[in-house]
Amino acid sequence: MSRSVSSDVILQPAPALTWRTIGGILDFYVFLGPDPASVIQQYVEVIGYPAMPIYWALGYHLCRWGYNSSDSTWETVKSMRNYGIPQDVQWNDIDYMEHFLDFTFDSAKFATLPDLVKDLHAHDQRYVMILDPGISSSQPEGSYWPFDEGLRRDIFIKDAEGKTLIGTVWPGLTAYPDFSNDVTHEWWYDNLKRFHDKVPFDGVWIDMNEPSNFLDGSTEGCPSNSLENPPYTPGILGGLLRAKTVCATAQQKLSIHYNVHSLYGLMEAKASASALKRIVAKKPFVISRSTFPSQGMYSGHWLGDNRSQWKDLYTSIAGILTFNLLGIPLVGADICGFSEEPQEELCVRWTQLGAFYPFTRNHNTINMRDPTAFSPLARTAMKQALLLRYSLFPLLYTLFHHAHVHGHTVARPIMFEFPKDIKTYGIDKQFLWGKSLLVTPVLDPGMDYVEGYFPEGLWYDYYTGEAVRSKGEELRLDAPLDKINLHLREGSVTPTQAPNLTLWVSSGQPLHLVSALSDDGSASGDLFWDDGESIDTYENNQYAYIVFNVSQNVMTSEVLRTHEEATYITVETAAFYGVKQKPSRVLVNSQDATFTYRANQVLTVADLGLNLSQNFTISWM
Ligand code: MIG
Repeated sequence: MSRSVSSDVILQPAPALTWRTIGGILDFYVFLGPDPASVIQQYVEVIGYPAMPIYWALGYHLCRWGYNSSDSTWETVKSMRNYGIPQDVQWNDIDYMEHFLDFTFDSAKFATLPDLVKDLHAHDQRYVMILDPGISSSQPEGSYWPFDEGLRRDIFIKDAEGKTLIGTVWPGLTAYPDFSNDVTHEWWYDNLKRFHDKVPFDGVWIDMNEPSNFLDGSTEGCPSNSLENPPYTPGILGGLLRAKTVCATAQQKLSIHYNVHSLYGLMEAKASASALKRIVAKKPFVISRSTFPSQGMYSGHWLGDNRSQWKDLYTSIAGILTFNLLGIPLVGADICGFSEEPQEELCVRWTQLGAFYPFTRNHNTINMRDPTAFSPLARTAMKQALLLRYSLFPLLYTLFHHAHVHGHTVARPIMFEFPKDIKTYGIDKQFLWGKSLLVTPVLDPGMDYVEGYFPEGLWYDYYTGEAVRSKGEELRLDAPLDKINLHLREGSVTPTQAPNLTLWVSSGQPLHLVSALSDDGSASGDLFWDDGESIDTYENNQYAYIVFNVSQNVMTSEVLRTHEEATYITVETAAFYGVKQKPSRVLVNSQDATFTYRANQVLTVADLGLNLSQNFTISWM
C-alpha cells in the first residue's frame, strides 16, 4: 500500500496490522511468496529494483560534522593514509559551506577544498559533500544565484496563498525547492553543475529532506483548516502535520504538500541521481536521510542520528536488515555512533560490525573522534576489519548485482535462508551476506567470546576453514577484540581478493576462491564483474559473469559472459574447506600442480595464475 499521506501502522498482538490513513491513493498489493525472500523479490519488482552502486560506494567512507576547515579534513585523510587504514571516500558536512548556503564553500576556512578534492582523486579516492534542500531566501538580491534563479524559474514550494513559503533551516530563512516539478530538476542540475565546476565532487549526501524545518509550517504559520488540523492526526512527531516541516496546505506542482509530504526525499534523490549522471557520466552516488518505496533506484540511505552506545550498535542490525527488505540495500548506520564520545572498545566493535554494513560510513558530530584518534591497538583492529571488508569486495559486488537484477537482499536475515527453522525468526544479532556468509559480531562490552546461532548443517570458520557442525544450536565462539566471527555455509564458493587501501587498487588484485564443501563434496558460487563505474553495464551487456561449481573433486570455472575487465584479473589461489582425505595429486587444467593440505581438511592450491576470463578446472584425486 502506498502512503505518502500521514498514517499510523499499528502492530496488533494478534498477527494483524491496523492501518489508519487520512487520505491519499491506496494501492493494495498482496505478495504471495511463499517464502520471505520471494515476497521481497515480488515487492521489489513492483517498486523498482535498486540501482547497481558505483564500486567505491562499497569502500570505507569517513565523515564528521565539524572538521571546520578543508585543511583539517585533509589532515584526517593524510593520517588515514599514514596509518594504512583503507579509505575510499572523504565527506564534508554543512561546515564546508559559506554561512550554510548550498552550492558555496567557505572561502576562508575551506579555501583549499578544491585542492583537497584534487588530491583525493590523485590517490584514487572520492569526495562527497552534504546538501540540504532549504535554499537561503535572505541574501542580498543578485548575490545568491540558487535563490534568484529559483525565483525566476518559479521552482519553490508556495504557501496556500501562492507566495513562496519560507521556513528556517541552517542558513536562516529558506525556500524549499519543489522536486515534484521537472523545472526544479533542471535548476538542481544547473546548481550542481556550477558547483562541480569549482569543486569536482563525486557524489552527494542529501540531508534534512523530510523536508525539515526548524519552525512549524512557515514563518507565517499555516492556515487554520481541516487539512492542517484534520479530525484525526496520526501519532506523528509533535502531534501536528506541520510540526518541524512545511504546511500541509503548501502548494507543489503535483499536489498540495498534504498529499506528497513523504515523497520529498524520493523526488530529491531522483533529481540528484539524474543530475550526477549528466555531470560525471558515471553511476550516481547519492545517500539520503528521507526515503520512500522506490528510493533504491536512486539512492542509498543511512539510518540517521544514533548515539555512541552499545544498544545503538545492536539495534543498527535490525535497521540494516529492514532497509534490505525495503529494496534499499545500500544502507548503513553511523559507525561508532553520531552523538556522544565513543569509547574505544565500542568503536572497535562498531567498526567490525560496520565493515559488514552494505554501506560503511563512520560519521560523528562536532568534537567527536574518528579512527585515527584511537590507540594503536584499536586502530590496528579497525584497519583489519576494513581490510577484511575490502577482501570480500568481489562477493559484495556480486550480491549487489543480484539485488539490482533479482531483488535479492544483500545483508540478509538468517530466516530468509532457513524459513523452516523457527529458531531463526527472532535473530537480530547475526545476519548473512547473501546466502552463505554468516556474521556474528560482538555487541556487548568486555567480551572475549560471543554466542551465535548456527542453523543445522555444516559451517566453516572463514579464517581457518575449521568445520563447525551444528544441530541447529547456539555456539560459543572466541572473539578477542581484534576479531569478528565469520562463517561460511556449506555448499558455497566465495570470491575474495587481496585487499588494499582503496577499492580502485584492491579491485585489480588477484582473486582467492574459497569453496566450503557440503558433506557430499559440492559447492557453487558466482562472480559479477564490470568496470565498476559505467552506467547500465548489465543492461548493455558490458560485464563478465562467471559461475563456479565444485563436485566430485572437480572445481570448474565457467565463463558465461566475458568482458575486457575480466581479462585483467587473475585467479591466484583456491582453498577448499572440507576435503576429507589428503589428495595425492592436484591438476589445474589437467596439469600437475603443487598444493598444501592441512589436518583441518583444508586443501589450498596457490600460484594459479589463471585468467578470470577463461574457463578452468581444478581437480584432485
Ligand atoms: O540538524 O548536517 O542526520 O548526519 O551531521 C542536523 C548536520 C543536521 C543531521 C544529520 C547528521 C548531520 C547533521 N544534520
